[in-house]
Amino acid sequence: MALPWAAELAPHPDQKRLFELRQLLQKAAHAYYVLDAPIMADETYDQLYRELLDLEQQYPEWITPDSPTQRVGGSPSQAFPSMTHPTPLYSLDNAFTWGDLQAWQDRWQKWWSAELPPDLYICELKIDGLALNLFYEQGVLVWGATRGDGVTGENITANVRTIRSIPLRLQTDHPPAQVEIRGEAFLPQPVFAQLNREREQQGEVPFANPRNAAAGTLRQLDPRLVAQRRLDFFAYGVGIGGQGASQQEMLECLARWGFRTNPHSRVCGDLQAVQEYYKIWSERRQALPYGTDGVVVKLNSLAMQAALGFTQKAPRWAIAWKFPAETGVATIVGVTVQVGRTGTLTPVAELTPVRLAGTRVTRATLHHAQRIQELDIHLGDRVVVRKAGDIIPEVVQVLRELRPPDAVAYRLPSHCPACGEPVVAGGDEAATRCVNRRCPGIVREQINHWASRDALDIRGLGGKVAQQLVDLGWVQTVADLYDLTQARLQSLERWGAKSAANLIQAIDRSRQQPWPRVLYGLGIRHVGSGTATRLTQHFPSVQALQQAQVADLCAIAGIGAEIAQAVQAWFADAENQALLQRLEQAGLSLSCAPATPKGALAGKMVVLTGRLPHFTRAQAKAMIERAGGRVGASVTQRTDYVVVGEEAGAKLEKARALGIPTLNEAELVALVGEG
Ligand code: 3BA
Repeated sequence: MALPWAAELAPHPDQKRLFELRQLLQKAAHAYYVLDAPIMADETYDQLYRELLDLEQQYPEWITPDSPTQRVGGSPSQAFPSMTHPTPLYSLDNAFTWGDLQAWQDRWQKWWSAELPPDLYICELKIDGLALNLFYEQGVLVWGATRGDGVTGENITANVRTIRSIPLRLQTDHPPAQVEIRGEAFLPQPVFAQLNREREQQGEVPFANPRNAAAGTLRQLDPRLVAQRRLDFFAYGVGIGGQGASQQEMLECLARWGFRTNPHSRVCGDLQAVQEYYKIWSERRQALPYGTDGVVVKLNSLAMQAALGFTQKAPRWAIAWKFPAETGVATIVGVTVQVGRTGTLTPVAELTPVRLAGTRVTRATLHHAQRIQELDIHLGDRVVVRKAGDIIPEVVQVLRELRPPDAVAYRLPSHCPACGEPVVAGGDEAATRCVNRRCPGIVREQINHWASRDALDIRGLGGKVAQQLVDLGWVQTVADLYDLTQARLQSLERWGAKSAANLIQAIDRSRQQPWPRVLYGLGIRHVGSGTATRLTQHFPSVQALQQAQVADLCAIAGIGAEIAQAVQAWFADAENQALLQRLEQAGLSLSCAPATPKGALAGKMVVLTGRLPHFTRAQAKAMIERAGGRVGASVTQRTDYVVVGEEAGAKLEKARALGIPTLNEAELVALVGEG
């Protein structure tokens, strides 16, 4: 198709005006939203904006996705499709003390023996928001996604486009062909405070922190609502398509491209300077118009960053030094004990109300029996309550000198509050557990989890309904849900024909949910939805997963021994196997199409042995995985290649004995095409 403006050599005057308007408005918006330095009166802006709208209505074929009129174009979406990031977004390790920070410096210095540059570190304020990944192609915003678990996130492009400080087009004549911009979306403090006031007035639970508020806002299905919330965005990183030699230069480049970057980042020559920065901002942060929860310390040189690389989860060259959490004092008026879906008993202190980090807190976790003993909790005690970032409020200290004389020491009950069976304490963890599989408290939580949004997503099967079904004895495992009928539900008090039909329909629809969601819904310990997805990519059917040994599971990136053991133990259990059989009979899918990895090592199992001359183990592993391969721990019949470094030992001998082809580092690099 010929472009509309290719038809004539001299552009139509309306078209010229259209381009002009678009550029003017873009410039004005950047000055207003990013630079905080308006160059145009609001009325002028509105007038030009209307002129552009009129022209675009006349010539819809000239509307481009980067036009200022296209920020709130999207219609409400049904849900947000998940998507894999071109390059993963790692997480950050945390430091809480000066000692943690020194230990971090000692750690990374083991990986770096060369000279240290004078601009060693760069400190950035850690914005309390939601990390986003923005993808620009030829300089135009194509999509935006949440970080998610770092590998896959949710595509929230329509909502991202409503954030005024995110340019729809990069301000450069030479944009990279493709570039990923990382940064933090956040709600300005006044907007956050106002939003929580409104929620409290409407009897809704206020957001615990600005991060949750930003996440809640970006999850709105209607972009028009998101646009009203005035989200903002600070850019601080680049995935593919990065430029510059240091973090500082990268930030400068991001600002040139039209992003808002936080003005308070500082280069620091040594850890002492970092500490000064931290101390200053521990105080000054109160006055900022956005929430911060720490300082991110990064090695400034991108060459050093590349040399240090990443651990399983986080870069070695960066750390988040968290600000101390806000604390308050309250009185314990009682303790309730909650039964979790894995049977763990959690004691929760009921408190006189206290304000913490902008919300009213009336309950705080006491964690477990051991903590209760250590703190020597008495009913009626005055206690210090803390709320750190995401974390639910917790009791951290008892003010002994304020204890009333008649206060009684608190002990966890010896019997489960939900089923009355004796509880089991001790074991390998601090947890006290109810081990009764039929415990109505446990079953109720399992149903809640099964029905939750990231699992089977069964609307209308929340806490009260789950409780009722369990109390009636109708549902003892999640499989029983699929035997419910409208007639039976309708026979219950408070259930009408409509509500009964709706729930049955929602349960019915859940039979169509894919296997990764089912696996997550089973509620295996340590298996979150990201882990469930990863497991099903490598073991696409329940049978394959059942046969997997701990070592096979550990070979998957991001799955360690603890998860692997939990998975293996769960599938080895006879009652769980019976449950799976019933779910299959109920029509749920317990398998999915196997992932077909692309790349030179697609589907191949590779084992590393010895020290490689130019790569760390983690780098080599990442390289192999990028090429579609997997890295195994030991050489077996199923190993396809053994990569041999210096001082290789028994694994090399085993490879020779089994006749498995070997590669040296150069051959590996050539094979995966990353020369
Ligand atoms: N810098 C958050 N991660 C950050 C690039 C690394 C990083 C952050 C940061 C990993 C902030 C983890 C999620 C992520 C992009 C991974 C910051 C902030 N740097 N200034 C070192 O202000 N909250 N978060 N985001 N990649």
